[in-house]
Amino acid sequence: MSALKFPEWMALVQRRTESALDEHLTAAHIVPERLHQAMRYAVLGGGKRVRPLLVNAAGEMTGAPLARIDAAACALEFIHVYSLAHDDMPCMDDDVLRRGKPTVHVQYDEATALLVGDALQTRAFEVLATPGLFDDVPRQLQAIALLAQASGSRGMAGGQAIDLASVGQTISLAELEFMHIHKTGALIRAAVMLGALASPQAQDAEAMAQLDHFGKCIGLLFQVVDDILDAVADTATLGKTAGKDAANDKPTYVSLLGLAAARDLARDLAEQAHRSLAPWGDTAQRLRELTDYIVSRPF
Ligand code: GRG
Repeated sequence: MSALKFPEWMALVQRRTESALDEHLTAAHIVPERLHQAMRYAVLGGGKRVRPLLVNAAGEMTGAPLARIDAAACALEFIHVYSLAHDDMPCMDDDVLRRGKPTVHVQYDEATALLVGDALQTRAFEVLATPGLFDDVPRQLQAIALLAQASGSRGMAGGQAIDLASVGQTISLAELEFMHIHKTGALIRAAVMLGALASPQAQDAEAMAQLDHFGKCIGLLFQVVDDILDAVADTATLGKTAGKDAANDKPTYVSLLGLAAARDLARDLAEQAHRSLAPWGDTAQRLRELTDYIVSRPF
């Protein structure tokens, strides 16, 4: 692990990720201009880059080369931004602001927002499939398959479908958990595993299983914290007890459990995540720091 303190490491990775994302969306890819400008608008200059940070932490932990870490980080962020652009559209959440600026369909138009998402999704796989990126081609295919599964109907897109179907419905805690393990959790889990898969070294199977469990815990933790932040922000500004999703008649951890129990759940998940890192010893320090960051993260 580098000697940098966590905030410095985070800022460094965020800067490196920003320039890698920029390079993957530059002049060679600029025709048709409006679509590519819209892709750059959606991707660059915003976001916490949580998924790239996780790829970096797991990649550094397992000795992955930087070029592969950057490619996997960009692929994850492209998929994430595609999901945000689509999620914000009128046919889904109908949001007008994202990362402090107008959403893609507001700044451009709906058709462009749809195409931005489509094109970012394929760009993600193009980057990860770059010839020569991995020496071990079967491992590269494994990484591509992992990202595809995490993004598709058995991952994020499936979770989103369940989310849309749950509007106005009463669902159980187990159903809410299933939805979020897929909708938000799948990409976060994939970020951790892709970081480790980027390493040329064979990893202990049990340690990898524990790492996967870590990814599952922090994926869920991320959503529980999101629901808490949403509810608290809304209570502060509107004097209400539930956030935007609940106001949209979508079930949340806070609407199902109440704020105090949602906070307990977040603490339990963070503890479970920390325990899962035991086989990785001191090398997992950045993942521990990222877990704590997710608990106390800004919006
Ligand atoms: C449209 C297929 C499809 C999927 C959409 C993840 C998702 C599925 C939609 C996002 C809706 C949302 C706001 C969920 C809450 C958790 C979440 C993913 C928040 C946004 O992620 P951050 O906080 O965002 O990492 P930044 O902007 O920091 O990258």
